[in-house]
Amino acid sequence: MDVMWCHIVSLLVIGILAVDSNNVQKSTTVSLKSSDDSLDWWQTAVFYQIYPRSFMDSDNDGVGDLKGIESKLDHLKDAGVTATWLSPIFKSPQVDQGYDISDYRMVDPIFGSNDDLTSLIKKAHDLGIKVILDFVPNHTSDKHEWFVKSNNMTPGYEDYYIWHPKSNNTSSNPPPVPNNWISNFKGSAWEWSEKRQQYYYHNFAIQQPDLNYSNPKVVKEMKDTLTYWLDQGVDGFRIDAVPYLFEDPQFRDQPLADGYTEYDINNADSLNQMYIKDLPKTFDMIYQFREHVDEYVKKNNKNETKVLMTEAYSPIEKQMLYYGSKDGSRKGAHFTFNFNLISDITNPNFTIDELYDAINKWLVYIPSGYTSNWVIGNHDNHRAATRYGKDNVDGFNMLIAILPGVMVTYNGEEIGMEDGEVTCEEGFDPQATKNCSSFNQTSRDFERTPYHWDDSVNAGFNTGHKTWLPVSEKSKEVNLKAQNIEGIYSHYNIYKELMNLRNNFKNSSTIDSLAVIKVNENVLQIVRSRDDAEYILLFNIGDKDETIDFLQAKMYHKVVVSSLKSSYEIG
Ligand SMILES: *[C@@H]1O[C@H](CO)[C@@H](O)[C@H](O)[C@H]1NC(C)=O
Ligand SMILES: *[C@@H]1O[C@H](CO)[C@@H](O)[C@H](O)[C@H]1NC(C)=O
Ligand SMILES: *[C@@H]1O[C@H](CO)[C@@H](O)[C@H](O)[C@H]1NC(C)=O
Ligand SMILES: *[C@@H]1O[C@H](CO)[C@@H](O)[C@H](O)[C@H]1NC(C)=O
Ligand SMILES: *[C@@H]1O[C@H](CO)[C@@H](O)[C@H](O)[C@H]1NC(C)=O
Ligand SMILES: *[C@@H]1O[C@H](CO)[C@@H](O)[C@H](O)[C@H]1NC(C)=O
Ligand SMILES: *[C@@H]1O[C@H](CO)[C@@H](O)[C@H](O)[C@H]1NC(C)=O
Ligand SMILES: *[C@@H]1O[C@H](CO)[C@@H](O)[C@H](O)[C@H]1NC(C)=O
Ligand SMILES: CC(=O)N[C@H]1CO[C@H](CO)[C@@H](O)[C@@H]1O
Ligand SMILES: [Ca+2]
Ligand SMILES: [Ca+2]
Repeated sequence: MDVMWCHIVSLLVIGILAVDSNNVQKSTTVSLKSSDDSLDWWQTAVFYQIYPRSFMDSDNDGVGDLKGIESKLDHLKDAGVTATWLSPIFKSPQVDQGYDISDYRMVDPIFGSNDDLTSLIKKAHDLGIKVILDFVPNHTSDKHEWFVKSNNMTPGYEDYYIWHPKSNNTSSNPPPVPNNWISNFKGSAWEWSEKRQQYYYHNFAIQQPDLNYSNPKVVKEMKDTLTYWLDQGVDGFRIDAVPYLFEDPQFRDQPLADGYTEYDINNADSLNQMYIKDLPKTFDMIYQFREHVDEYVKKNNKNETKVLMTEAYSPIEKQMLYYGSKDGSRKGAHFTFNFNLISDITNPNFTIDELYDAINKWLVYIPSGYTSNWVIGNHDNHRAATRYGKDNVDGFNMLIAILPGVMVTYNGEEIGMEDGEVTCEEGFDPQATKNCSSFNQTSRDFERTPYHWDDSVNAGFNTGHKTWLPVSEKSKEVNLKAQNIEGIYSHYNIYKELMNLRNNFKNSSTIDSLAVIKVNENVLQIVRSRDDAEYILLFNIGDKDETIDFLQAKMYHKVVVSSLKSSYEIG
């Protein structure tokens, strides 16, 4: 039993009371494979997601940039994280904050230059921090030269995008849209091109035309893009919106989704997305990307694995196929983001069953030999402190630190930042600013406001007069400087302690096991144990004190472990 852990746990557990075994409703154990010594760097890593626009602004233009990030790498080191992934920094008209890329190989001037990125990578590597870039394969910007050429029918580029054959029915101009597909950002997924006299498909914004993955030239361009950045020394890629790479070549109408009685052009979820999402060829494409990256490592005698992590909000059975093919013959992403703690726990009133199930779902489905991962926030979802409640910040950080596998932290979660305050007029999220009356419900700007470094003007994000999104008023209270004082139980100090624990645990080389136990309706117990160390988390999700006999809880765990039949090997 580690002493530090004990300290931290004491924040959550107060007093002593025997646990009656009847109170323990349900539990799962998982036996983890052999020693961490054989685990690769990424399998025990903490990936810290930086949202570059909002991390640190070095030149006071109001938008964060690469020099800003480089100047703050010491914070990552201090926090104890071992890898970072940057949301898109490539040349872009910024219609969808960089997810509309007009040149995959060039850093957008708003973030700096390619040289700035090289410098950042070098400094990060010197500090022992890996750098992962965001790869956005589904679509480009409509300002990308490929799209401009395709729109002009420039020979060789005609088939780079999803164009719908021109209708022979000339009685309406433009002709009716090809089918009922709805954009993820609302409205028809089809946009008419006056120039080409055809519709093109866009699953996201109109300015984000989908690439045609049935065209080998497109596939080659995208693999070459990966090679280009691998040559610059990046350690891997986070791949955006992967379920949407392929669409039905027959462009069939999609039926209504379960539970919907009406077609709603403003809600993509009102359709069963069977013809645009998770198509079999999409999985094959991810396996191809993996093969490409592995081959690169082999061919160039690189010593270290280049990692692929995929973003897919898909049903769990589909999610697992992004890890690799069912028969195990082909590998996919090193891991695909596990969003269950986001999707299944949506407000601070969550129950112990919801939490227990959200954790177990992944452990039960993940095939043998793959590495788990745990995500509690990103730039598309309200901040963890807002969703789970301020009082649960430390509990969730502890939870994902103690669970086996990769931990993902969205910048600001280490200090328990809540959502910022943004009005529709101040907002940028293209899916939300279109309709101000639903902005509060749909905007992703709240979780994208600048990082809180200290309590100065603009929270230390810059020293200028403006910031692209307003700095939250909460930065006066919640900021890194206020929390980074030795001896206090701040979110940040607890987070650092967790990183220490992880790093120490990593060195241990004995058999490792995990138990997830519902102690009562407010307390979840997690136990990671091995021959030489045991870590116990007692997470009180309720709003009143709970009293648990620590020693009994520990003993009880031993009974559970030996009595449970099902166990899953999870590498
Ligand atoms: C339009 O007419 C041409 C020539 O008759 C035919 O080949 C093509 O398939 C038709 N296109 C559509 C969309 O019906
Ligand atoms: C052509 O399109 C119009 C408008 O959608 C429709 O009313 C008409 O029936 C179509 N004509 C043919 C021949 O398909
Ligand atoms: C995609 O490209 C392939 C190969 O060039 C072509 O046959 C196909 O028609 C294109 N698909 C679309 C929807 O444009
Ligand atoms: C490869 O990496 C391992 C572990 O980091 C190290 O021990 C070994 O010396 C490296 N080999 C080469 C050829 O760089
Ligand atoms: C959570 O529960 C409290 C007290 O029962 C209630 O006031 C609040 O509206 C609930 N919040 C949500 C998001 O359901
Ligand atoms: C959105 O939220 C803000 C802050 O809570 C509030 O002042 C505003 O009235 C809300 N707007 C709408 C349209 O509901
Ligand atoms: C805007 O949002 C409101 C509230 O959700 C909704 O009632 C309205 O239909 C929306 N308007 C448009 C044009 O989408
Ligand atoms: C664990 O390994 C790291 C890196 O190899 C080292 O810095 C640290 O001191 C080790 N911790 C323990 C407890 O051995
Ligand atoms: C979490 C994440 O990166 N989401 C992105 C998914 O893809 C769309 C379109 O590229 C973006 O708008 C999201 O931000
Ligand atoms: Ca700047
Ligand atoms: Ca697509």
